[in-house]
Formats: sequence, structure tokens, C-alpha cells
Amino acid sequence: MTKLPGGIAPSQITSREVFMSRRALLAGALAGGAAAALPEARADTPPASSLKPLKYTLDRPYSVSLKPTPYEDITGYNNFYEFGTDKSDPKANAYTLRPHPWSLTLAGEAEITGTYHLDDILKTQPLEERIYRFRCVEAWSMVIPWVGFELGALLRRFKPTSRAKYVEFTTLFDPQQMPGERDSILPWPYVEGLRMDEAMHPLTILVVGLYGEVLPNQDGAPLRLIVPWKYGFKGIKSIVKIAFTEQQPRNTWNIAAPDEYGFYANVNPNVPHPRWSQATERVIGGGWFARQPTLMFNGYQNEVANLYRGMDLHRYF
Ligand SMILES: Nc1nc2c(c(=O)[nH]1)N[C@H]1C(S)=C(S)[C@@H](COP(=O)(O)O)O[C@H]1N2
Ligand SMILES: [Mo]
Repeated sequence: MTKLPGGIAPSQITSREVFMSRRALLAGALAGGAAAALPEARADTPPASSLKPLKYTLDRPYSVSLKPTPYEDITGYNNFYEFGTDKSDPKANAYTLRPHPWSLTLAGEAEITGTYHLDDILKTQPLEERIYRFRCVEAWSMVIPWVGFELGALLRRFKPTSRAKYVEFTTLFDPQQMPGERDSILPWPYVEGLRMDEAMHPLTILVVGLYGEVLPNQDGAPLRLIVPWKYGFKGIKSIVKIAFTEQQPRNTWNIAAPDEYGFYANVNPNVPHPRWSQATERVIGGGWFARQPTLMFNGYQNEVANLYRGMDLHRYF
């Protein structure tokens, strides 16, 4: 499989149907022991750590063929203001979070709602590895081998009604576990939202792992959102509630600074942040001076541009 500009595998730009059968084919090839014929997009051997290894399959068609950022950078250079505002704070402070056992509430416009043990949900939710580009609104980027599952697969199990137009996510509010929630730097708890079609897009995943292991606290354990074509702040961490809503939900960074952070937050090199350009990005782990151009929709243009056809991306930033 050849790499296209932007590092997107060609299988990602075929129609969903072709794509799905192609994915089944790949799964078959893997099962048949033909894995050696596939391109080597897999992450490096997971580093030794005390975190539990996970069972998962490799979802190559949805992964980019790029070398993942070192584990130390993904877990040592974080934004998680519940544990402090410096990039090194979450790694140092997030040990106070207790990600197990964990409850997840499903609420709002759906036939099935309630509060569930995350363990029970995960028992029936197969995991995949997805190697995705990650682009923070602060103009730095990584390549991250997540382990998780499609958000849409989970949402469908709760049978959203026709009034469900958006999905709202909420982080844990517990200042004892998350001491940063005592500071008024942001309104707490952290909240985020997606339009229903964005939430149902096959690229949108809920993440429980990293480099083949259970997600470290500082990266949003035990459950966080990843929407790879949007700025990192959409990827809300340590989620306790998912609600189907009729109205567009608020999102924390938009509440904090509405002129600087929108609801959509699609990665867009042509729409600068009011205080800096978004045309290029600093590559974390590539040396302090490593920069590369930022790609439209973070390189996922072929998959997601149709979601925003006819929309003024300067206005809806
Ligand atoms: N609850 C919560 N989720 C959050 C944040 C946060 O401060 N609190 N920061 C966001 C931002 S700005 C980014 S860039 C990503 C960082 O994810 P990472 O630390 O795993 O790279 O998490 C996002 N999710
Ligand atoms: Mo961010």
C-alpha cells in the first residue's frame, strides 16, 4: 500500500462500503497469517511499564503510516488542566486520579439511558489500534498509537432518537482526585461536544489505551475522546457522561475564550488563531526546531471534508 501525500493510506479514501469490505479482507489476511505482506505501520514495541497490556486488533486502513511519537513524549508532554497548566504537570500529578472502577452515564435523547460500569461496557466492545495524527491548537503535533473503539459503535447501542442532533461529553468533577478543579482557570467540569454526524464518523474513537497498554492517567484514563481532524482540545479526557442533545452543547475552551476557540475546531492551516498562525506545527519528539506544514483537516480531508460542504470555515472555526 503506497502512501499518499499526508500519509493517509489509499484505503482511507475509498467509499465507506469498499472500505469496510477492504477492512474485512485485511482482518482475514491477518487471521490467515499473511500479516507479513502488509506495510509496517505498527507502533514500536510498547515500552516496559506497570500498565496492563490490552488485547486489540490492528486497524491498518484507518491508521497513518507514520512513525509514532516516543511514549515518553506522549505521556510526559500533556494538556490536562485538572492537574496543572504546565506540560509536565499531568505526568507529575495525575496519580491522584482513580480510573478504576469507573462509571459512565449515558443520558438524553436516546431509548436506552443509565449509568454503567465501564468494565461492563468494555467487555462487549472489541478494541483496535489506530495510529492517528494529533494536532493541538497550540501548533504542536504528535503521531499517537491509540487503542480504542469507534464512538459510533457505542452510541448506536443506546438507540439515539431523532431529536439527538449533538453529543455532549463531561469530564469527572472531583477536586480530591483532580486538584486543578479547585482553581478557576477554567470552568469545571471540562465539557465538549460533537455534531451527531461527527460523532458517528468512523474516524472518531473513544480511547482506553496507548502503545498497546492501558491509558496512563495523564492521557485521560480510563476513557477519552479522539477526533483526529480536530484540534486536541476536542479530545476530552476522563469522561463520566455522554449525553444526546437537541441543542449544540457548549465546550469548555469556547466558554473560556469564545473569540479564540470555536465549537468545530477543525484543524485548518488557513484560519489563524487570533494570536498565532496555524499554517505550521512543531513536531514533538522531532527536536525543538522540527516544524512541518499543517494539513487541512489534519490530513483527513478526504474522509471528512464532506461533513462541512458549503460551510464557512472562517465563521465556524
Ligand atoms: N478534561 C480535559 N480534557 C482535555 C484537556 C483538559 O485540560 N482537560 N486538554 C485538552 C487539550 S488542549 C489537548 S491538546 C489534549 C491533550 O491530550 P494529551 O495530553 O493526551 O496529548 O487533551 C484535551 N482534553
Ligand atoms: Mo490542545
